[in-house]
Amino acid sequence: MSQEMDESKPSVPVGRRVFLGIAGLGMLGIVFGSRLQRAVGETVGTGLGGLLPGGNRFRIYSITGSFPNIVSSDYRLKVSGLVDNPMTLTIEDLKAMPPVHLVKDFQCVTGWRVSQVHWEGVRLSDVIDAAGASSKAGGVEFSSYDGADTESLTLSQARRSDVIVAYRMFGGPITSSHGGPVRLYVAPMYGYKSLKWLSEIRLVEKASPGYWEQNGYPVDAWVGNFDGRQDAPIT
Ligand SMILES: Nc1nc2c(c(=O)[nH]1)N[C@H]1C(S)=C(S)[C@@H](COP(=O)(O)O)O[C@H]1N2
Ligand SMILES: [Mo]
Repeated sequence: MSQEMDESKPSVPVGRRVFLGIAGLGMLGIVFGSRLQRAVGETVGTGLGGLLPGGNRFRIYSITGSFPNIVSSDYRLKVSGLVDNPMTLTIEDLKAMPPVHLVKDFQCVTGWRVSQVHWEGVRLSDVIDAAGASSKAGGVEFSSYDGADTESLTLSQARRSDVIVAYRMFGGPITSSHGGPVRLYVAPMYGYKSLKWLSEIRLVEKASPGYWEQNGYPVDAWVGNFDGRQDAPIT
């Protein structure tokens, strides 16, 4: 089942409204999941995930209630902050860098998990090295074309080989609903770290918590024990 979004409607700050009424983190997942499904949502059965039994399907999330529609050729990624060479990269620039393929489970903090998703992109560390991190840099902050989501990592997390700037998913270009043309994919952490519609990578001395952390999710987002669940680590 999939439901088309009405792009003509003004953006609704679904995330914020839902967060306001919620005290406990456990409830947050349930309410957020279901209300957001109704408000913006579709549960897509794309690629492998949709073929597997047991609800192994991505849920499409957007804080703003809409999906930025970015033509690949218009896409730009800024790399800024504490770098020697601030840069603006096109998708072709990214594709000219050494590609990385990852096949890993995707785990949302609210409990759903999609098995063995295929990703392709470039290492975030390669992007950072292209710009040249200054010796003062200790953290990385990310912004989205949606103007709402933000995320962050420590510089050492950002340098992991399983943290990528992704431009393909399920063997094709990343769709707008999944954060295309370019999103972050932070394999070992809960899905909220994998910021969609990535617009900027900013090196800073110490990273501030992102949108989801400001709204109650842990800054420590390693997939593991959460809310009474034992989520197998992403390896
Ligand atoms: N810009 C943006 N990125 C985002 C989100 C969002 O709402 N906006 N949701 C996050 C959360 S909580 C999850 S689980 C994943 C979901 O990815 P999907 O929408 O492709 O299923 O995206 C993450 N990245
Ligand atoms: Mo999530």
